[in-house]
Amino acid sequence: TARSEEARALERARDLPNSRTATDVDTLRRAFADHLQYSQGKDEHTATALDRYFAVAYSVRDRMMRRWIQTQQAYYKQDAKRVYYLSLEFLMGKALENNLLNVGLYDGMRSALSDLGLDLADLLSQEPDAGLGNGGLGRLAACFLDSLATLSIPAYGYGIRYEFGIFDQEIRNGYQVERPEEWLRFGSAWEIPRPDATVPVSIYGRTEHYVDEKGKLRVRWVDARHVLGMPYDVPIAGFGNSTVNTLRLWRARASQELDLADFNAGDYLSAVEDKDLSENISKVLYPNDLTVMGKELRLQQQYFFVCCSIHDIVNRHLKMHDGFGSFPDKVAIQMNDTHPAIAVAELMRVLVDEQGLEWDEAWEIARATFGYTNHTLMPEALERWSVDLFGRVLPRHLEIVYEINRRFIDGVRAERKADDGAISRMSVIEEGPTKQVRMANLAVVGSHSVNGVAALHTELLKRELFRDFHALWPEKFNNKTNGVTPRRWLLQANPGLAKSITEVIGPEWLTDATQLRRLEPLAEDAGFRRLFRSVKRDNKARLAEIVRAENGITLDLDSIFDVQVKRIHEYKRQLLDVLRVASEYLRLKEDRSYDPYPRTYLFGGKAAPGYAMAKWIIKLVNSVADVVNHDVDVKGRVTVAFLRNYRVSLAERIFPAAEVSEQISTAGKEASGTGNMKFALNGALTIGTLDGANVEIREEVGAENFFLFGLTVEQVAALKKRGYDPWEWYRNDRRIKQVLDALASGVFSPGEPGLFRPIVDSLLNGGDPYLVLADFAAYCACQEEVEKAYRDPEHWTRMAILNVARTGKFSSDRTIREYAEEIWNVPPVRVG
Ligand code: B1H
Ligand code: IMP
Repeated sequence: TARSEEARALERARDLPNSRTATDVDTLRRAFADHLQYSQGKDEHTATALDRYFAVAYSVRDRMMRRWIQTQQAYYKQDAKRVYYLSLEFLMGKALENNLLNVGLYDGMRSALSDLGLDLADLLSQEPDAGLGNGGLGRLAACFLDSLATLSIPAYGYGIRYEFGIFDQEIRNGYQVERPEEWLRFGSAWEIPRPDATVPVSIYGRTEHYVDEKGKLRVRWVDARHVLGMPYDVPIAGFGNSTVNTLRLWRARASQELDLADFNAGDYLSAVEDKDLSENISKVLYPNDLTVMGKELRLQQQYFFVCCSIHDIVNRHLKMHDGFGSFPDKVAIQMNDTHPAIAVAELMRVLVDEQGLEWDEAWEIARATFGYTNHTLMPEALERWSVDLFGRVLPRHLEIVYEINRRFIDGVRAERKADDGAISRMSVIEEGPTKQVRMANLAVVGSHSVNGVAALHTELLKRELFRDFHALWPEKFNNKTNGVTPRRWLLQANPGLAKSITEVIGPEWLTDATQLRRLEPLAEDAGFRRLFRSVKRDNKARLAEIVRAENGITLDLDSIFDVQVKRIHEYKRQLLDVLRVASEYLRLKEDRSYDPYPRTYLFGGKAAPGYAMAKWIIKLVNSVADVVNHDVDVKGRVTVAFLRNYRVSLAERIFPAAEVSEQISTAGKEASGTGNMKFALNGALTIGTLDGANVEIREEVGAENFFLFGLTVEQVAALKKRGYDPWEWYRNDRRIKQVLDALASGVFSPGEPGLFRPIVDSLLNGGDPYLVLADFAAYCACQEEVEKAYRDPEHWTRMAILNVARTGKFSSDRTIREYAEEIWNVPPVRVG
C-alpha cells in the first residue's frame, strides 16, 4: 500500500498540466535553451553545432517520455500479447528527424529554431548514423520497428548495442579502406541505460546431470564463465499515434562479482585487465552481408543477446502470470534469419532446466512461440557451427539440440513421413568428417511459421532449400513480402514529393500507402507532371552538391541519374552495370557519331572487408570513373561517380534524386531487395530482372512502366544444366569481347595493365557463376529502351508518377499487418 500510495501520488504529479513539455513554438524554444544550458552546460559563445543538436534531441526526447511510459503501462494493464523481434542487426540511421516527424514536432521545432537564427537541417546533419547493420536485413528490421509502433502493436526489438557499427568506408586511390565507426564517441541522445535490468550470461563450462530433491533427473550448467548483459533502451515512436515502443540493445559488461571474486587478491590488476575479454562481445558488428564467418566471437554474440532477451521475455511474462500455460498466447518471438536461432535451445533450457517443465510441454510452448524468417538462398549465408566449437561454448545447448533432433527424427520415422535421404537432409546435425549444427534446420524445426521475404523467394524456399521440410509440414510455410516505411523513405527523404502528394490526395497515404493509388489520374495532368519534374530536379541538385563536395565532380542536372546502390556482391551484378558503362565509353571513342542521351551513373555500397572480388569491383568503378570523366571526347555524355560510405542517411538523399533504379541481380539470387521499393516509391523507373520483389513491383506498376530484361530463374537453371561456357559469349558478342579485352589490356588502369585480370579471369575462367555475360546483351538492349523512353519527358514522367502511385503495397505497414495477423496473432493496443 505504500507503493500504491506512491503510484497514485506519482500519477497525480505526472498528470499535472505540464508547461515544461508543451509543444507550442515558445515552449520548444525554451526547452532548447534549457537543454543547451542544463544538459550541455553551454551558452551562445561556447555551444557547438553538436551541442545544439543535443539540445534539440533532448527536447524531443522529453516529449516522447510520457507516451513511452503510457504505452508500456497500457501493455501491462491490458496484459497484451507482445511481439519480440530478435535481430543481430538494426540499421536505424539517424533518429532525430524521424522522431520529429513521427511525434508531430517538426514544424514547431523548425520555427522555434529559425527564430534563433538556427537552421534545423544543419543540426540534423550533426547526428551520426546508428549503423548497427549491414544492409537490407538490418534496415528491414528498422522499418519494421517504425511500422509496429505506427500500427500500435505491442512490440520490442532486441539486439546488440555494438560499440562499432558498420565500418566507415573511405576510398583511397580507388580502393575501399575500412575505418572504425565510433558512433558513440559523443554519446547517444536516444539510449537510456538500464543497469537495474542487467542479465547474467554463462558461456563455456560443462554440464552436470543430477537427481533433484524430488528424485527427478535434471541438468545444470557448471564451471561456466560469466558475462553481464546491460540493456540500453531506445524509444521507437509511431507516426501520428501515441505509441512509443522499445528497442532494447544489450551491451556486454564484465561480471565483477562472479568472476573477479575468483581471482586472488594479488591478481587484482590482471583481473581488471581481463574485463576487456568479456566486453569484447558487444564491441563490433560483423561486417559481412550474406556470408557467415564461423568465428567463436560471433557465436558468443548470438548467444549473448539471445540469452539476455529470452531472460527478459520470460521475466516479463512471469511478472504477470504464474507458470507458462499461457506463454504462447502472450508472447510471439520472431527470429530475423538464423542468427538468433539458438533461442530455440535457450528457451528449452530455461523452461526445462531452470523452470522445471517437462520436455514435451516446453517443446510445445517453444514451437508455438517462435517464427523464423529466411532471407536468402545463398549457400554461403547458411549458418553451420561445428559440433566441437558449439559444444565448447554452449555445452548444455548442444545436448538440447541433440535431444530436439533425436525426438524430431524419431517422430518422423515413427510416422513414416520421410525417407532416409530426406531425414538426413532435415537433420539438425549434419554428419560427416566434421559434424555441424545446422541453424536453419534448428529454426525450422523449432518454429510454427517459416516465411520467405518475397513471393518468388518463398516459392524457391519451398522447392529447393526447404523442400523436405515443406513436404513434411506444408502449413508451416508462408510468404511475407518485404516493405519499407513510407515515413522515412518518402515523407522524410523526399519532403518535396511528399508535400505535392499530400496537396492533391491529403495525408492519409502516410498511414495507408494504398491511398497513393489516388495519384494515378494525376499522371495525365500536365501541371502535376511539371511539378513532379521540378521536385525531382531539386532532389538531383541536392544530391549533386554532395557529389561535388565528396567526389569533386560536377553533375549535369539534365542528365539521366542512373543509380545502383546496395552492398557490393557478385550476384547483385554491379559488374554488369559497370561493364556496360565501360562499353558505352569504348563505343563513344570509336564512333564519333554515337550520341547517347547524357547519363550520370552513380554507384555506392560497401564490400565485406575480406571479399576480394567485391573490392575489385569498387576499384573498377572508380577506375572507369577516372578515365571516363576526364576524357574530353566523352563531352559529359557519360559521367560516373562512386559515392563513398553508402549508409542510411546518404540513401535518404539518393533515392529521391534517382531516375533509373538498377535491380539487376541474377534471377533467383536476391531474396527480395528493399532498395528497389524505395526507388520506385520515389519515382525512379526500374531496370531489372525477374528476381525477388522486382517480380511483384512489376506486377503492381504494370509491365509497361518497368524495364525488364534477362534470364528467368528457369532459364538460368536450364543454361547451367546445359553447361554454361562464358567463352562462347565472349567470342560471339563483339561488345563483350571489346570491353573485356579493354579491361585485360589496361585501358581502365593506365600504368597498371594487369590490374583487372582477376575480374576478367573470374568471368571467363571462373565460369561466370552469376551469368554476367549471358545477360549482357539483353541488358544493353534494355538500356536503349530506357534511353528512348527518357527522351520523351512527358511519357517518362507519366511512368514515374504511376510508379509512385502503385507501390503502396510495399509499405512495411502492409508487411507488418500480415505478420501480426497471420504469424503472431497479436492485435493492436491503442494508447492514449
Ligand atoms: C539478406 C542476409 C544476411 N539476406 C547473413 N541475408 C548476414 C545474411 O551477417 N550475416 O551473417 C547478414 C545478412 N541479408 C537480405 O535481406 C537479402 O539479401 C535481401 O534480398 C532482402 O531484401 C533483405 C531483407 O529481407
Ligand atoms: P518492462 O516492460 O517490464 O521493462 O517495463 C516497462 C514499463 O512497463 C515500466 O516502466 C512501467 O511503465 C510498465 N510496467 C512495468 N510493470 C508494470 C506493472 O506491474 N503494472 C503496470 N505497468 C507496469
